[in-house]
Amino acid sequence: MKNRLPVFAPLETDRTPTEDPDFSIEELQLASRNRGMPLEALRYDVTPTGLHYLLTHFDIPAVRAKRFRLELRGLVGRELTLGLADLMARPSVTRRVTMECAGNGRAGMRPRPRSQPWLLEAIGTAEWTGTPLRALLEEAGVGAGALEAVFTGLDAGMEADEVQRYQRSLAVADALDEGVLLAWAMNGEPLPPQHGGPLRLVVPGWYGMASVKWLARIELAPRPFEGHYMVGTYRYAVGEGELGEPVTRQRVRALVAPPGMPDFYTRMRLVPAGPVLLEGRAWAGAREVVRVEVSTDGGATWAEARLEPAAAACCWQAWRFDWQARPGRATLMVRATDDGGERQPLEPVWNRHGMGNNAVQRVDVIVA
Ligand SMILES: Nc1nc2c(c(=O)[nH]1)N[C@H]1C(S)=C(S)[C@@H](COP(=O)(O)O)O[C@H]1N2
Ligand SMILES: [Mo]
Repeated sequence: MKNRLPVFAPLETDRTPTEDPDFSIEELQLASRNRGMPLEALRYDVTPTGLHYLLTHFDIPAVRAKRFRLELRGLVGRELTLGLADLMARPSVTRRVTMECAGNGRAGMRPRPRSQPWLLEAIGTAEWTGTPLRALLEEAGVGAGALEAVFTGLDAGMEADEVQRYQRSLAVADALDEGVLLAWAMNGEPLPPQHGGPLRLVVPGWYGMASVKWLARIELAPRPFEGHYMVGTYRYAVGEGELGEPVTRQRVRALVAPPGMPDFYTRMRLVPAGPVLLEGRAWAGAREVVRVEVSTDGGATWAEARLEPAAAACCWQAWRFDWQARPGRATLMVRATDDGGERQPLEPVWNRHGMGNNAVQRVDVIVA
C-alpha cells in the first residue's frame, strides 16, 4: 500500500462537547452515513447483514478483491504479502460475534460530545468467516522485541487536524488471542464493502474500533503505537488534554426490542393492555451476562428476566420477560449484570469522547 499521505492545513473544527440541545447538520450528516441497527432487529439471533450497524470514519474505499494484498511487516521472522486467495486457502473458522461501537449511547451524554450521535443502536451480531490471525503470526514468527501489532486500513481522511489512515494497535498478547480473525465473509457472503470488504480484522469482545476494516497492513512494532485512534480518542478521558484509560472491551449492556407498535414521528410505543412478552439481548464483551432485570415502573421496582446462555463466546444472550401491561403510561427499563459483578449504571458516566455509555435504556410506552 502507498504510505505517503498529503498534507493540508487544519480546518479548525470545534469539537468541544456542547450544551446545545439541538443536534447539528454535521451530526445529521454522520448519522445518515453511519446507520444503526433498528432495535426491532434484536429479535434475530444473527443480525441480517443489511440491519447490522455501520461506522466508517472516512469514505468506504472501493477495493478490487483480485488486486488486494495484505502486508505483514516489522518484527517478524519472515515478512509476508498475501492475496485474498492465499488467505482463503488457509484454515478457516466461522465465529458468531456481537459488535458494538464504543460511541453507542453518546447522544445521551450531557454536555454532548461532537461525533457520530448514536442513541442505542450501534450494535449487531454477525457470523464472521476468516482465518485466525494467530496462526498467521506464528507462521511469520513474532520477533523477540515485538510489543504491539499495528493494523492499517485503506481508508484515509482528516481528523484532529491531520490527514491519516484509520489505524489501531493491539498488544501482541491480544493479537495472539485465538478468537481474533482476518475475515473475508459475513453471514456466509463475501464481506460487503461497507463492512470492510475484502478483508477486515474481527476482535471478539472488544468495542468495534479494534476491528479494522479494509485491512491492508499488519506491522509488529517494538513500542506502543501513538496514532490518533489510539491516543487522541477511544479513551475514557474527562478533562481537556487528559489522556484517559484506553477503551478496550465492551461494557455490560442489555437492550429491549421496543414492544407493540410505534408512533411514526415520535417513535412512542403503543401497546394493547394484557400480557406482553418483552424480549431483547444482553452482552458484556468477553464476559458472561449473569442477570437481566426489568423495571416496568420507571425504576421503582425490578424483577428478574429469563436469560439464555450465549451461543458462543463474545456473543449476545437472549432474555425474555412476561409483562402484564395495564392501561396508562409506563417506562420500561432493563439492566444487565456480568460475571465480574459489573452492573449497568442508571445514569450516563460522562467522558469527553462519549465512550462506553452503558446507562440503562428507557422506553416510554402508552398502554391502551
Ligand atoms: N478502516 C476502518 N476500520 C474501522 C473503522 C473505520 O472507520 N475505518 N471504524 C471502526 C469502528 S469505530 C467501528 S465501531 C467498526 C464498525 O464496523 P461495522 O461498520 O462493520 O459495523 O469498525 C471499525 N473499523
Ligand atoms: Mo465505533
